[in-house]
Amino acid sequence: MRTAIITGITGQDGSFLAELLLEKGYRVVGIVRRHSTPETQTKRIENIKGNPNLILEYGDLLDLPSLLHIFREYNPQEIYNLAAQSHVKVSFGQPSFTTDTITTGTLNVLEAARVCCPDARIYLAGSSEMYGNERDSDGYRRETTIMKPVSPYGCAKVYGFHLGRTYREAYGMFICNGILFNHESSRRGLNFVTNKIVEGAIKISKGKQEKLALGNLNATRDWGHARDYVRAMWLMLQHDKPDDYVCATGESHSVRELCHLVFSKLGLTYEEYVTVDPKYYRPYELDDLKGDPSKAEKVLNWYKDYTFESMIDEMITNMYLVVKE
Ligand code: NAP
Ligand code: F7E
Repeated sequence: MRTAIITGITGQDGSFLAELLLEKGYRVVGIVRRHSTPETQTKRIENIKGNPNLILEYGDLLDLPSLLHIFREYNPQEIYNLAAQSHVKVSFGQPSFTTDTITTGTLNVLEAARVCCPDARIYLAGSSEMYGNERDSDGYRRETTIMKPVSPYGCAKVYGFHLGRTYREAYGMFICNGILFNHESSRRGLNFVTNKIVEGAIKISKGKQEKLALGNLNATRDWGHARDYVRAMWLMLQHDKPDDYVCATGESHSVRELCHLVFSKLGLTYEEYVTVDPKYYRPYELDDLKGDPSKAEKVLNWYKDYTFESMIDEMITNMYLVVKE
């Protein structure tokens, strides 16, 4: 039985990845940081908590001894480092914590692996935020595009990316950087724009809320489904050579288009309900995002099951059940 360690198992991606690996017959060790409310912390993994092949261990990316103990005890074949302060706007307000979890956190994971399980295959969670507003002349970002981030989060992810590349070359470790564009699901935090719009529109349709305040409606993003993207993470670690891959849909939509789609599916006109509040603006915005996933498609045979619309349909259906009448 193969063993995989997931940091960030309680997050959106960690929960989907844990499901995928358990289905594939792995023993999954999830690292969970200490919360004062453990009863709500594992909500996203409630459906798999009884699985005998799932083990949860307390640990923190900023606590190197905790990682050393866990890596030594479980001697994993694969490590997926998904833990991070992952909210871009929050990274402007909490730049130190964001930077620490992503830079020192990644360093601690790589060092613990180098000491305890140097042959483990490692996935590092890079992001399209690393590019900032740089893009190729055709408007796409790909593995070769210059990185010039525009947020503390993006800057920290660039460090993690280069550290992964450096450890791969310096120590011959099997380390892959995923450069993932935005990916969403019903498990997305409610303070990210997709689920915020879905929740707001449904509450408005049920008479529970009057208006929905958002920030920049003109920004565009390349939005895919998290279930498809965690499959890409796994595929990267099954390939015979470690490398870096963009995961994206190749399509981009504005926040405004997203509002139109969600509200119209509920029989509403978004212009009547959506207001703009500058408090949701970022000090520095990444204006538009579109990725070219050709390398992952060609080398990893990665494919997507969801379209933008089928993802939004699923998010609306699931949220509709959660928001009480
Ligand atoms: P998420 O839902 O915010 O989950 C983040 C996870 O990290 C949570 O489990 C959180 O634990 C954990 N964590 C935070 N600080 C930690 C620490 N110091 N020690 C241990 N665990 C810690 O993020 P996600 O959407 O699943 O994203 C997963 C990874 O992919 C992140 O690294 C993110 O930056 C990156 N990424 C995401 C996207 C996207 O669109 N989703 C795109 C590109 C890259 P708690 O539950 O206790 O808070
Ligand atoms: O913002 C605009 C906002 O917070 C998307 C993370 O997973 O993907 C994610 O980062 C866009 C931005 O995601 C609101 O200004 C408008 O242009 O949903 P978001 P993000 O910042 O793109 C990347 C790839 C990651 O790696 C990150 O971890 O929507 N926007 N109004 C708003 N955004 C939010 N959150 N809230 C608003 O009210």
